[in-house]
Amino acid sequence: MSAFNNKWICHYAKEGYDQYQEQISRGEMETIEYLSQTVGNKRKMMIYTPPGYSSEWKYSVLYLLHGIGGDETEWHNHANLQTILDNLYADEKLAPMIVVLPNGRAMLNDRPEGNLFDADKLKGFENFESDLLHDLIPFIESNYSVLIGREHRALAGLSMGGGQSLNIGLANLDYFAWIGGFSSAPNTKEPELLVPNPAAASARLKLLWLSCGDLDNLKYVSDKMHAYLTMHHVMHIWYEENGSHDWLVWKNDLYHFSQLLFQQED
Ligand code: FER
Repeated sequence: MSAFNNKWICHYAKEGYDQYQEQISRGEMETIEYLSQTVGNKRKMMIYTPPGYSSEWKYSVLYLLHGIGGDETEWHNHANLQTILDNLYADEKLAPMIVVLPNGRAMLNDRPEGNLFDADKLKGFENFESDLLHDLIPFIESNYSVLIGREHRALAGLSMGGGQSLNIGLANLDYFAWIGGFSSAPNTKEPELLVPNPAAASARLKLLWLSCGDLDNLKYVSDKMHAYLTMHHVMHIWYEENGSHDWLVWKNDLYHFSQLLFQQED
């Protein structure tokens, strides 16, 4: 388990990592609708399939969640996600995976409108657990050429989506072996609720990643989680980087986190 450290030092993403390159193979982005029994309507997600995606192969899946001001388009519109991933594939740095960008506000009106901190809107982020496990993942696994099982599923997200990833992922280790919280928001449950049995969680996790910008007002959330995990000897990566609550940080996180996913142990 060489990827695990309690404090991880890594360099910033390589120069040009988010710049479009003419000469490389491209993955594809599409918007798909699925029927959600949880919400009672059709919901949208975006999906990145890697260069050369073919139903003759099977792929792992990263479910990647947005923040409180976003929706299923957020990582696509703000992070050059496709370009970052295409560039990493061109450098042979990523395992074969598809990346699903869900809408994590599981409610009838899931647009980021009005007061985003309304109790019913925040409830939508909680309801997403059922939508993800019972509607969205089954849809992906019956419509895409993907590998089934916890070791082939990762859940990560930024801020509100980071909190969701820790809350949902750590409560459902039967579903996810790879979990990441980027600049996780105060929707993150208390560490002792998230990891009540440190030894059991440690034994099942392939990767638990926490990261946050050093200037982020929400860093106390990640600090508290990191302190608990360290005290209870739960293997994890803690990546404290320069920056605040913004896309430079989250793009850098995507760049590093994605390269750790679905790698075989030596
Ligand atoms: C909060 C502060 C920030 C909070 C959520 C956020 C639920 C989310 C921020 C984001 O997603 O960028 O108190 O409480």
